[in-house]
Amino acid sequence: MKRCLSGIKPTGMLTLGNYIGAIRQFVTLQDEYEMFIFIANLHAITVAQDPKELKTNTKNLIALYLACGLDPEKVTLFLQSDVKEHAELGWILTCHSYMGELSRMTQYKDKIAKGETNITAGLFTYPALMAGDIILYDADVVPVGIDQKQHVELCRDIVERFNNAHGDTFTSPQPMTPKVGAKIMDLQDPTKKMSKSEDNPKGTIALLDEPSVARKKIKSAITDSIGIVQYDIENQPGIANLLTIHSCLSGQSIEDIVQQFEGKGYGDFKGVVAQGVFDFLTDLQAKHNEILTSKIIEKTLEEGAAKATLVARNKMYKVKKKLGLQVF
Ligand code: AQP
Repeated sequence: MKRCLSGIKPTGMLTLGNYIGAIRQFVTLQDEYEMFIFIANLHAITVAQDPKELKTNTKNLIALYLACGLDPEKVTLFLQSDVKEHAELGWILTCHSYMGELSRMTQYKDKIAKGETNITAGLFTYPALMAGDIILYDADVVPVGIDQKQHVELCRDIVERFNNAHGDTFTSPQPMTPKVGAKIMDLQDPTKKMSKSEDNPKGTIALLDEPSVARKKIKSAITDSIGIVQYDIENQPGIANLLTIHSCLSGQSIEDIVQQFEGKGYGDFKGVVAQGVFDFLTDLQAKHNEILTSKIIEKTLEEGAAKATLVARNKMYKVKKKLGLQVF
C-alpha cells in the first residue's frame, strides 16, 4: 500500500480553506493509502504563539480532524513534537538545503516583501523541517493546497541531493492538489488566500465560527458589478470563489451550479451558498463538541505517536548510519 502524509499547523482557528484544500482530501484518501496525518506544532512556533492558545488550538485541530471524518483505525494521527525524529531529521536536512533555495520560498519572501523584521531563523528553515516530516515516512504522496506545492517540490530536490550523496535512502514524494478548491480565497479580498492567521475575520470562515455568523460572512462577501453567476476567475474572483466553496460542500459540479443560477441574481446565489455553509458547520460542530468531551483525543494521540515513532525511529537509524552519525 502506498503511503500518504500531511499535516496542518495549530496556528489559529482552522478555516474552510484548510478543510476544502486539505482535510477533505485526507478523508477521501484514507481508504486508499497508508496514511500519516499530524498536527504540525513545531511549524506553528516559527512565529510567536501564546502557549495556552496553542494548547487549545491543538485540541481543536485533532477534534476537527476526527469530526471531519478521519478514522484513527485507518490513519496514524499524531502530534509532531511527540515524535522526536522530526526535529532530528529536520536538522539534518537543514544541513542539506541551500540558503538560496530557502530564500525563494513564498512565505519567507512574502514576509520580506511586507518589510517584516522579526522573522525567526525557524521561519526561514522550516521547509527543510517539512521535507523531513514527509520523507521520515517515505511518503509517496502529500495532499496539500496549492500554497504548499512549492515546499513539496523543494523536498523532492533535497531527496535527490541526499540520495545522490549517500545512496538511495528516501522516497521522492508527489504533491497532490485537489482539482477544485486548491486555493480558497478571502471573502473580502478574493485575490488573496483565506488564512487562519488573517487579521480581518470577515474574510475568513473558521470551522468553529457560529454558523449564523458564517452565513452573514458569505452574504457580505465581495463580488462585482457584472451580475451574472459564472466562473470567471479573472473578472469575477469573488463569485468564482463562492462557486468553488459551494461545489466542494454540495458535491455539485461548478457547471451545474452555474446552470442552476442562470438568469438569477447574486442575492439568490449567495443565499444558497450561505445555507450550505451554515448546514455544513452546524453538523461539523455538533460532532466536534461530542469528540471534545470524550477521551478519544488523548487515546488517539497516544496511539498515533507510538505507531509513528516505530516507523520514524527505524528510518532515522538508517539515515544516521549513512551519515556516519551512528557509530555502532
Ligand atoms: N485557503 C486555502 N485554500 C486551500 N487550501 C488551503 N490550505 C490552507 N489555506 C488554504 C491548506 O491547508 C493545509 C494546512 O495549512 P497550514 O495551516 O499548515 O499552513 P498554511 O497553508 O500556512 O495555512 P494558513 O491557514 O494560511 O495558516 P497560517 O495563517 O497560520 O499561515 C495545507 O495543505 C494548505 O495548503
